[in-house]
Amino acid sequence: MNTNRLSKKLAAAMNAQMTKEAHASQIYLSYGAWAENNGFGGVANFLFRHAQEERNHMMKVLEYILKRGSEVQVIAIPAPMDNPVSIYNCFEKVFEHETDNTKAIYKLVKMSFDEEDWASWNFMQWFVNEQVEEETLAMNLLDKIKIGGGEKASSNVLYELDRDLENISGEVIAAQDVTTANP
Ligand code: OFO
Repeated sequence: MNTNRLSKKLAAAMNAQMTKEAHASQIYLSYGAWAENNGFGGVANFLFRHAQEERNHMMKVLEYILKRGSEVQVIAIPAPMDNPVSIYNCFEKVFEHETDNTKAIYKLVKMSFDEEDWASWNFMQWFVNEQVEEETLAMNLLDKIKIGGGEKASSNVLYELDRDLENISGEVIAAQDVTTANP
């Protein structure tokens, strides 16, 4: 008896999203290492924590695929894109990455809707809300640097931003506090 509760198409798309979340984690990891290397420990702290969050998103999708009796396919994760060239560019890349991920999530929402797979549709709503949070966070950080001069931001502005990000544990859950149920 076939107990798989995901269609072939939806299972493939969920698996692709799982890999996309792993890829996102690698992107944040590489940007974090870049920031640390360039003396921005606060920015690195923020990006490393976010790398952990993305990994938890990956686990959340993996657990859902298994829960629906479908097969998880762990494949190679594409390498992250080139390093940023500046802190402003770093948050531009973060924002672009998040909007790109939102598009992938919306496709999954539509696919679930079209198939009338309400369990998957409901599952995906968590990600829809999460993307609003993540896009807003990236947008706010980008705005802060824009106000400070964008690419021409002074070292004072960058120093303050770096210090703020060192201390934003109240806005972003620290890696050690997250769970797959609450990434
Ligand atoms: Fe950046 O968020 Fe995952 O889904």
